[in-house]
Amino acid sequence: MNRRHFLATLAAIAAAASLRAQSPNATLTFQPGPSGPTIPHDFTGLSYESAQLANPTFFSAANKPLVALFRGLSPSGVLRLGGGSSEYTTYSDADPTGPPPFEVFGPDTSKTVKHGTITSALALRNLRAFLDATGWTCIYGLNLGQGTKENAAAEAAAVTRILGPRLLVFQIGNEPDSFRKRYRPAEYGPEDFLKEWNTFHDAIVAAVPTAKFAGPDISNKFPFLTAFAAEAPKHPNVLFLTGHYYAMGPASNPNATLDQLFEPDPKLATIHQHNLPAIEEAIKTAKLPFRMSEGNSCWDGGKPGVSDTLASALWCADMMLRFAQMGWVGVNLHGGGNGFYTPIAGTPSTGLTRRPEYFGIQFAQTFVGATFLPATLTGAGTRATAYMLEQHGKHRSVIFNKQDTPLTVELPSPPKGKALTLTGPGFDSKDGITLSSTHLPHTRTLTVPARTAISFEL
Ligand code: BDP
Repeated sequence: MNRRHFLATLAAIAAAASLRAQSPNATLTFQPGPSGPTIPHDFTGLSYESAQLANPTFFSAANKPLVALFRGLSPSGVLRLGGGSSEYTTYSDADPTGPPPFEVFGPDTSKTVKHGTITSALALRNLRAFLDATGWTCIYGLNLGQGTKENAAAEAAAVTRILGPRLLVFQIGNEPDSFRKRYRPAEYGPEDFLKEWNTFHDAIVAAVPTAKFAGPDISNKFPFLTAFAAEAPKHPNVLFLTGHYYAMGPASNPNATLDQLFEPDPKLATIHQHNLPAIEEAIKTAKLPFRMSEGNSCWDGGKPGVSDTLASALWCADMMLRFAQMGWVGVNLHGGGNGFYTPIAGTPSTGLTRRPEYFGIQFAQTFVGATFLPATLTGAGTRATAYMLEQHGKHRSVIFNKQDTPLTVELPSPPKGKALTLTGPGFDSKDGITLSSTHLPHTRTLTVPARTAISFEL
């Protein structure tokens, strides 16, 4: 091919590409119908291992970078403490002697933190100051797997006294549906769990008559949720139902890939076909809302190259809006330490950094207080999603383009004002993730760049 022919071919390709960009391949439409849920002010949350409390200086007002990072996510978020390590913690009124066993504690990947940790009254006092400084409240997990009801009651009393209004609820046990063959016999079932839960509940209420609860904080065995939901109406002090959601896992599974995180997602299909109805049923039975009290992209600490990249940021923001649209009242993204999926990584001594997922949470957080409106996106394939919301009397639209090519969408009306975009150089980028505002052309045809979430007023 000579040079002129080559250039002509290039020009023809470019013209075809621009033509394609101008002819929309997807359409976003408003649907008549009732509005959906409103996203609560404390929807955004993080989840940390209880073992992190063994270092009383971590959750403390003196840890100013962490305070700033929490505030950067939400002025009124929820910190959930629990995870696998909560079944290995004991509480002590005595202040700790000697240095903490570690500076940070990441996701409990071993599922058996053999050594166990101690939560002290000092850690709780510092936690209170941290929560005051951030404006956040706390879901506090108590040790059911290996703890005693006496220790749980003493800990609950101290937590109530020290955290005061910053305490939202207690949870009793982390993933009790996974206790089988770990802390309990193989036949341990929902009824056994409820019996133990009630025993702990009664001991805690005897010590703290005002105590409030959430549960059952399950992993994935939904009969435990169904049973808990049926029990909940007997306890007016149970404020909401909880469960965990990991999009995929374990991290060692070769199928846990970047593509898997988006679509097709069998776990998501499962949650829609089987578990979602179970959650909806539980919400109806208990007459209580549901919160994802722990979760992230891939269990077993996350998948490097996926959980710590732009892919996880886009997944996270989309997941938050999807769950909010389903009426869930909040999400708590699990993390801590240098876990692959942690939104905030590092240590106070070496510095804390924002991982890509941090920006995904920030993107979704901008919709707090907004109410979902019925809308559909057609012709966009499986790697694009869209939402329509009403916020401060204005219509806001959100489009996730989770494909590696631009997506052209015909809008119901031209965008107004500035748009917010979440994007990055590549799906597997760990750096260069941006959350920024851009101007959009005042036309009904919008081209959403590859690997980008965009929100704008309509
Ligand atoms: C959950 C545990 C949590 C772990 C997480 C994981 O509750 O402590 O960090 O799995 O495997 O089951 O990443």
